[in-house]
Amino acid sequence: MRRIAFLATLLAACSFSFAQQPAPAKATSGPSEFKIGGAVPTPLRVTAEDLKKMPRKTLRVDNAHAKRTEVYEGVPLEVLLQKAGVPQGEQVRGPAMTSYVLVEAADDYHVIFSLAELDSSFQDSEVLMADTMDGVPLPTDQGPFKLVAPHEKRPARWVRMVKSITVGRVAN
Ligand SMILES: Nc1nc2c(c(=O)[nH]1)N[C@H]1C(S)=C(S)[C@@H](COP(=O)(O)O)O[C@H]1N2
Ligand SMILES: [Mo]
Repeated sequence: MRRIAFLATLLAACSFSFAQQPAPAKATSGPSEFKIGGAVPTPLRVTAEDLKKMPRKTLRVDNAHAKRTEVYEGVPLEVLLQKAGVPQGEQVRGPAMTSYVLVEAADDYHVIFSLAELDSSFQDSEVLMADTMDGVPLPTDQGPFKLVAPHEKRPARWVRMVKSITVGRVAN
């Protein structure tokens, strides 16, 4: 009997703490601008309008999940990093070889890339910050900004509803 009373108390305490801290609702749309920050000489805030004025690229990609071909348009991530003053090309050497690029979404999903794998002097990753799909703005549950990594076999580093890009370096 005492054990049951104890369990009841425990249950009440648990539901009390849940009541105190309701889980925040998951975001279902992204912010109207994203940040580029961290270890960058020139932190930026980028709006949809800014993206329209930058060098743009169109990609036709196979979405393995959706099992269809999609056409994305936007600005290469490499171009955005360049604008923020991140080392590129020959500058990606020595300590910069442990630099990483963290991409976070409004729903707190996050992924990382190494700086080197995004640099076209290493490989053509063609990672794109897209703002349109199939010629129209991204649907709200994907945009306004979606990162697309077209050469990957799984779309796990395609980030919907991007809110920030943070450059960091693993201590060495
Ligand atoms: N913002 C955000 N982007 C995300 C995810 C997520 O949970 N949130 N899941 C990733 C994973 S694991 C996959 S497989 C694909 C799935 O994309 P889809 O749901 O648009 O088909 O989105 C990726 N991008
Ligand atoms: Mo996934």
